[in-house]
Amino acid sequence: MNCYFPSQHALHAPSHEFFRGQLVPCHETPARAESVQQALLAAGHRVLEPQADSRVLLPRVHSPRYLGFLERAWADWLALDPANAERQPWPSTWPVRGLRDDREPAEFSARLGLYSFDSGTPLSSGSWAAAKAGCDAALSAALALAGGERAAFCASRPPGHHAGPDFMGGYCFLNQAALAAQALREQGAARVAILDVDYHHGNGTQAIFYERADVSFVSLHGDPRTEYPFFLGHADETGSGPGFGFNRNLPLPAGCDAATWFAALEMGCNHLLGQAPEALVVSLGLDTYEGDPISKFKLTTADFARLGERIAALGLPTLLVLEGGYATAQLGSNAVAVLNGIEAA
Ligand code: Q9C
Ligand code: ZN
Repeated sequence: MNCYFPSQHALHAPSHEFFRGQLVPCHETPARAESVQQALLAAGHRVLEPQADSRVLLPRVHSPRYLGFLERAWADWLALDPANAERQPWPSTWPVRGLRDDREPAEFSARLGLYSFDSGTPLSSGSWAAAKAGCDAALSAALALAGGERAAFCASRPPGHHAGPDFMGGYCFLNQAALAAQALREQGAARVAILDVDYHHGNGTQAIFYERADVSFVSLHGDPRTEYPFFLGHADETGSGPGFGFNRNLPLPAGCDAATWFAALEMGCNHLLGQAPEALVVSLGLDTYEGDPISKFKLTTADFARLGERIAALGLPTLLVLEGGYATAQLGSNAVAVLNGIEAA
């Protein structure tokens, strides 16, 4: 399969995140993408540097105000104090209910709070460059499908599905899957379906397309009553306005087994096919793996091959984007299992 691997991913390398009240080493690391790249090459997949430029497409998915903030964020952080080069910025104040989010403050950490929905998404010097390169990879993969490829994989990081129209969170800054869906629309697919199989609900993707009928969203994830991102991902979120009926959430109990997960996948696939999409984007989170350090589903590497076979059986041109997955040593083999499952079918 054609796999787009932006080497600039490594420019996003914060050192610590908040976890249970402490600073711990980041779970979302450059080694993740390297694990995937090595496994792709070893399995004989074509690993390509993305050539497309997603610049003009980005404002079709994210607000110009948010993009402007993110692109200049590190320079603004350094302008406060050159010693900030060795420090990670954190938000400290958020515009929750009753506070104004229409006025962008001048103060840096206040702007970071305005554009963040959690304190778990550390920014580093190359976060913009890496996230933008991930979008370039997503567009490159979309162009490959438009050129007649049946499937393509975007092996990028940081992940994207928690990033919404004007917010970051959950290790995500720019939404590569949303950008890929938008690109496929603009290349002529009348309807695009997004299937999100990451352990965590893709709240950013849902928010971007919630009022649209031309891009539908189906997500299988840990129930937000107990699992991150907590504040979105319930079954009663079905889309609004023209998008009514085009959003489908299948929350599952933390700890559920593979049989339960595959039964929900079957429901999600049948729902998705009912909307007659012409192309498919898969938000391929591999944190549903039994060995994942921060998630609670129990899928095995063999289950990932079965997932690939089920995706292939949908019979749609398919663009896959890497999302979560923090069992770094097994991440590459799990990604390859999905791709080989697709190609075997
Ligand atoms: N304070 C993705 O898988 N943090 N993001 C968990 C730490 C959020 C995961 C609790 C996990 C986000 C793309
Ligand atoms: Zn996840």
